[in-house]
Formats: sequence, C-alpha cells, structure tokens
Amino acid sequence: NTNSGIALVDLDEDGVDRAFRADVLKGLRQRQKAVPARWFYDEEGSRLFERITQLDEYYPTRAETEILEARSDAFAELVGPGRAVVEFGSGSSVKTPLLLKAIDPAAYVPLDISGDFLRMSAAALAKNFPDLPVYPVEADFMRRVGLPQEVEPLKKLGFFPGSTIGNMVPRTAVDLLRSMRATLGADDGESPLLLIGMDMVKDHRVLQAAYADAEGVTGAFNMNLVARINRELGGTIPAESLEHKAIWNDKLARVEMHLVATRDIAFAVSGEEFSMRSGETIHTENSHKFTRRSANLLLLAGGWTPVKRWLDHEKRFSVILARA
Ligand code: AVI
Repeated sequence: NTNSGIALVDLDEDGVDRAFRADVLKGLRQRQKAVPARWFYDEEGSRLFERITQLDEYYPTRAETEILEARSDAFAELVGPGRAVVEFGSGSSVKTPLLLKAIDPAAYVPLDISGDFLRMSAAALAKNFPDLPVYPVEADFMRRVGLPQEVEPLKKLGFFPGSTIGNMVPRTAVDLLRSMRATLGADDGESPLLLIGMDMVKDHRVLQAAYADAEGVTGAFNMNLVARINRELGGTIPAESLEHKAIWNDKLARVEMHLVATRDIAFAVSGEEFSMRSGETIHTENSHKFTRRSANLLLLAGGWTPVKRWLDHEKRFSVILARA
C-alpha cells in the first residue's frame, strides 16, 4: 500500500500546516500571485461551498444530479452489478446514493485526504445502504492508492463527480487520471470503468454569474481564504482592501477567481513581507470548462477511452463513462 501509516497533515511545532504555509508563501512570491484552490476547504470554506451548490446561479450541482437521476437505467446497463465503486473525494449525500442505487454495487470505497469528512460521509451512507460493505480509505488520491484487500477481487468503477477535475490545470488533471488508472488496477490487467462529471463551455454570462452570484456567497468563499491565511499563518492581509472577481479566460477555457487589491497594500504572512499595487490580483482558482472534444482528449491523455456521454436538459454539464 502507498497509503498506510503516512501522516497526511504535517504540522510544525506551532501547529501550522507546513504544506499550507509553503504553498501560500511560494504563491505570494510569484509575479502573478496565486494560492492553490485546495486551501479553500477548511470547515468554513466547506460550509460556504455547500451553500454555493444551492445557489440559483450555480447550475453544476443541479445539472449533474439531474443526469444521475435520469440516467440510472443506462448506468445499470453499461456498468452492471457487483462492482466496487471507488469514489475520489468523500462523497456527497445526494450524488453518491443516486449512483449506488442505480448500479447495485458489491462495495463502496470512498477515498479522501480528510479523515473527518470521510468518516462523516461513510457513516451517513452506511445508514441508507445497510447491506453495502463500505471501506473508507484516508489517502491522497493524486497518487496511486492501495485499496483494501476485500475489494481486490471485484471489478472497479471509479466515480469522480462535481467537475472537480476542472479545478486542475490539464497537466495535473492528466496526472490524476493516470493515478486513478493505477489505483483502479488498470496496470495490473484489470479493466476498470470511470464515471466522471465535466462541466461544459457555455455562454460566458452564465459562467460568470455562477462564480459571482448576486448574494455574494462565492465572494465570501474566496475571501475566506484570506481569513484563513491571516488566522493560521499570522497574516496581516487587509481583507477590506481586496475584492472578489470572477473572469472567463477564453484562451484557456476556464473561469478564474481572483482577489483584487482596491488600493496599494502591504502586508506580512509568516513574518515575510509582501505588497500589491492597486488592481493587482491573487489568483485563487481555475475552473476549466470542456467541449465534447476537449473532454475526450483530456480523458484519452490520462489513459481513459470515453464510452458514453450524458448531458442535462439544458446541455450545461456532462457525465462521461470511460474505460481504461
Ligand atoms: C469544487 N469545484 C468543482 C467548484 C467549481 O465549480 O469549480 C468550486 C467552486 N468555486 C467557486 N464556486 C465553486
């Protein structure tokens, strides 16, 4: 196993997450300041993201849920019963049960880097599926993960909903898709399947609104990163002089979230000093959007052959079944 006995969060003597500090300092030293989006998800960030998924403007969660509900017969037919469903990420209380109900699996293996989320969602699931063996694995799925012995003899279906793949630049996305192949046993002669959600390119105004909602929840989600840096890394970033901005980058087919300085500012993080000119930004997230061809190409580059694709009724979001 690549995942046994490894401490996933490495804290220093002051209880500071070393990886968080290293990522933030490295990102703030760059000419285009940037902080990786994975650091959004502390407790408050996860709560805010949950609220985002319920916003009128944020269509991806509703659209994907619609597909999972409407296409259960097709999944059942193409995937067949008796597989181990390996979910990359700890699972949503809505989407995961829809898939499990549709395909009659023999086991469910949620993988997540956060043991707390993992245990919470595994416990919730066990209630609704009392006869389904659940094997939670605390692991970083960006690398190959060793699966529990009990599921080794079973055929696997990887599940990666939410278009989380879109939060990675293509190079990282390809690495992840290849790690998934390895985790699911493709390199050992198995023929796993992957069911993956990928958000589509569409009218830029629709995209922009989804990431800059009227109520300001996405803005609060973005700003929470500043609060987290100030709290956990002894930062002095003047939050009142930063503004949330979401832009569509057409060349790279992605929505970008930034924090824009509304005046010249200077601040410190972990004792190191930084400054920003008015209008300068910290780039906090990419959310790549796909066309049919770009989605297929990404999957192929990651070692997966697309088998079938489904869209919601407004053709905003896609769920793709691929084989290794
Ligand atoms: C988790 N991820 C797929 C979301 C997205 O749409 O890229 C994160 C998010 N950021 C702002 N709103 C939602």
